[in-house]
Amino acid sequence: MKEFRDLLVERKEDANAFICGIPFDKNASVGKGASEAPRVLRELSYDLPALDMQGNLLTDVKLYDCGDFSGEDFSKTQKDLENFLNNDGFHIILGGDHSVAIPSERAFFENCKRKGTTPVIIHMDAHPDICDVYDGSKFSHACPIFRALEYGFEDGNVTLLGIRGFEAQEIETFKKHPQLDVYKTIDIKKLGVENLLKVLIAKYKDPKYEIYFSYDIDANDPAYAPGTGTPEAFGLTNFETVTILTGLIATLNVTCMDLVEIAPPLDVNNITSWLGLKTLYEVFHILIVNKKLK
Ligand SMILES: [Mn+2]
Repeated sequence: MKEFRDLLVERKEDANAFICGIPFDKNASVGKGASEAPRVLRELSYDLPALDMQGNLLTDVKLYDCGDFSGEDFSKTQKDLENFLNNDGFHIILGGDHSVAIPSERAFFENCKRKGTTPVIIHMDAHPDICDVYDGSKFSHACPIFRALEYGFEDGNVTLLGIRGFEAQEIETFKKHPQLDVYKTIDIKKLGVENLLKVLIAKYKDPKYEIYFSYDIDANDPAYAPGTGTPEAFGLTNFETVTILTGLIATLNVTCMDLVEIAPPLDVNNITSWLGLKTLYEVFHILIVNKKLK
């Protein structure tokens, strides 16, 4: 048997979905271990049949694994990811700590610029990750959204979902960027996921918007996702996160997602890695039924 079993194709030309890993966690602030996630998710996939939670076969997904890219030099990582994003299909990037979104989102921005689409980030995370500098670094996992705005993403085209843990400097940054679209976890609990989806779909339904979905597993409550470096109480449920992610992919022009901050050494019986992997399989189903794959 092999990773991703019946979904994996040997030749890039045959693929309609592409996956890569960035096994890098040197920019994590508290708990480390996210560098092991790409390996562990691939290994667990040996044991996962190609079916979603409703029993739908997923073999219309033709997945090509582009392997791992180094996170040691972000300008090199960005170049690698620009090539990765040039593959024609849906793109999945496995982190790594959330700092890997810095080169990924920059590569995505360049890719959109070439195509003439308007780049959007939807960032689902317990934390806004909008520190300018954290722990003396501009490349901390607490910084990717600040770096994205600096790089050229427009405030109004960045949506943060599931936020509930802040640094004081981030509150100040929010005041300077009133156009940022922020839904705290408590906002989502009050609004309900279906209503949240309606609002986001109305905002981004024009196909000129090309969306990068950045999924930090700590958006989920630590009860569901304990294996992460910065667990944050009062989070979203598994059904809420998967409904948000798949609901947006079903209806919007989402061409790339990352899955970051799964830290296998901090996990319990691989609960968090399994959540990530099972979520990817739900994404596969939604790509198939909405004819998002060539
Ligand atoms: Mn994050």
